[in-house]
Amino acid sequence: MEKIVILTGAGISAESGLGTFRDEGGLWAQHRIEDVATPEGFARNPALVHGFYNARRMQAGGAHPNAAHTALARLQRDWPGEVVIVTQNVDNLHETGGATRVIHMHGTLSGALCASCEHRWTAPAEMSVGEPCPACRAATARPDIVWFGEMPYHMDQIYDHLAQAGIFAAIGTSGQVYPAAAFVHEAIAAGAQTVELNLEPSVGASSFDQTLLGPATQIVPRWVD
Ligand code: BJW
Repeated sequence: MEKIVILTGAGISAESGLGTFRDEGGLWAQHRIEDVATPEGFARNPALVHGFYNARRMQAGGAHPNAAHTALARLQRDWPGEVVIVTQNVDNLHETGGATRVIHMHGTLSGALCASCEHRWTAPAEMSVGEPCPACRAATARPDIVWFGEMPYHMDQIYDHLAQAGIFAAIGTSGQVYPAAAFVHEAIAAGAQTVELNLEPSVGASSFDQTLLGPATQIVPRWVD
């Protein structure tokens, strides 16, 4: 049976109350990307960046998976082949919605990372400037999040899955951030059927065989069933 590879973005969590990045009133409306989502921004003002991620961690902690997350979990359970979810999201709503195979390419809000020794641990609810790494004691703890200019996680594994994809679906992502925006081309090269599910056509919509438009909580369960 065909392998299904699903790429998700902020749009799938929007109806769980988590803001998207680039929609009107989205996260970047209140912050400049270079201030809160780059290693240079963190070096300049770690308190601002910790504050941004502490607020997001608290918001995500109170969010519940929606019908789109649970539909994908159902697909993973019922599809006779493999279903791999690659998410750009740093929330854990796929997992709390019942999904089992989820690759977090941009990290997670629940993780802390030592910028010195790369040790990883569970982030406290509030991270603060100068917090020591439990392994090397350096005061270089940061959120375990992939910022602009950094290499997204698990790329070899993701490209291997894309090379074997029979079906590729992109859900709730604007297609503006690479390398995720180019996954559709990897899937096409592998001979996969491609479908985009989004509120509005993304910048890469013309690359897909099919586009299904609407809120994720409506179109994803319909696509799965
Ligand atoms: C709904 C909905 C509803 C709303 N239902 N839908 C060319 C090639 C390669 C790289 C580059 C390149 N050009 C530039 C780069 C570098 C850069 C980049 O892409 N810049 C662009 C701005 C041009 N990329 C990087 O630096 C990345 N690293 C890298 O490239 O390393 C080198 C490399 C090269 C080649 C191969 C491998 C590696 C790192 C990117 C890190 C991104 N980090 C962020 C922030 C951290 C996480 C966090 O704080 O949460 O990740 S940026 C932000 O954007 C976040 C997201 O994961 C990411 C994607 O956003 P997403 O999910 O698409 O959200 P939105 O808001 O943009 O879109 C939401 C969509 O949902 C919209 O379409 C809505 O319509 C829709 N929607 N409500 C359904 N109810």
